[in-house]
Amino acid sequence: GNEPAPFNEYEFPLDSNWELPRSHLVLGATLGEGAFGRVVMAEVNNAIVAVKMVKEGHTDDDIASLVREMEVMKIIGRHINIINLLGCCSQNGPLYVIVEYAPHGNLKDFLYKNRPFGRDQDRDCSQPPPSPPAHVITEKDLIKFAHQIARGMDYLASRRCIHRDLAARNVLVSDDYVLKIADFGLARDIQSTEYYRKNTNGRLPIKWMAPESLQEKFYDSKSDVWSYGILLWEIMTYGQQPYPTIMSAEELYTYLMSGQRMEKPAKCSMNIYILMRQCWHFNADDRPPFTEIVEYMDKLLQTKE
Ligand code: ACK
Repeated sequence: GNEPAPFNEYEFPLDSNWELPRSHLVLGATLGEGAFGRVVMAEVNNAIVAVKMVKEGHTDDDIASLVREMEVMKIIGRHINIINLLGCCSQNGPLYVIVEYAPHGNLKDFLYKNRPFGRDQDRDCSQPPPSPPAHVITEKDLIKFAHQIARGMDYLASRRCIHRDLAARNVLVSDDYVLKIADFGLARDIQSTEYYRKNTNGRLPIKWMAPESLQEKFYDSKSDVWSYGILLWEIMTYGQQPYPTIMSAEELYTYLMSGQRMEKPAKCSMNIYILMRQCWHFNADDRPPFTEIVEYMDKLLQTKE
């Protein structure tokens, strides 16, 4: 027809290793929205995928961080326990970053929905779930979850990737209980005050942060290990809120400085609690690297056969 060619806001270099024809992509329901981005379900060649894109009203920086995220994913390479890049549509239209789809959503909600009945020793769990859990999750399953996340993190650390926001909300649950770490390629503006505010679920991301990240905004693989310890706690409590009474970064820092740590969750074995406490050493050098965490979990699972 006579319609003008669609206006292209941005041009991206063509990467034929990853480019997919737009016509092969059928966009579906929105899975979620973040501050700058949107994740949409889609179908490509009979497979369900997730597509990351920017929202209306985005800034140039939003586009730049999506491009950066995609480039980081290309460089990091594939691992079973991370959300892998599948391709992109970067030409003649909006940028679509196509990644693996995880059908069971984030780990925090998955654990909470499927928590067992009658765990009234845990305050948040005193109310039974509205419907019986669809999946029965045993203690061994919980340890296997923690093991898979450690393997994914060990891989990311070996590729020199620091996640900076490792938490159950950023781990996705795929078929057959395969867990996948998401959002590891996100550029995070740690300086921004947004980081200290509650996220859309009312959770404070600071509760996953190591003391050196809280204090000096310093991040490395050992600060991810601290967050992994908090994630272990989330797993062993079926998705409870860490430090339920702490309300601010200052309060948390004072609590941690005085040597206090969260108690052992009721349904958590001493072996796992010991690992949590090692992840929460104030001194980052005293925390185990992910490689050691994987080995520790290997042994734990062997004795549980
Ligand atoms: O907990 P959810 O359902 O899982 O809500 C969030 C939302 O989008 C915002 O990130 C979901 N989401 C993100 N990436 C994926 C993916 N690759 N597969 C499935 N759901 C995803 C996430």
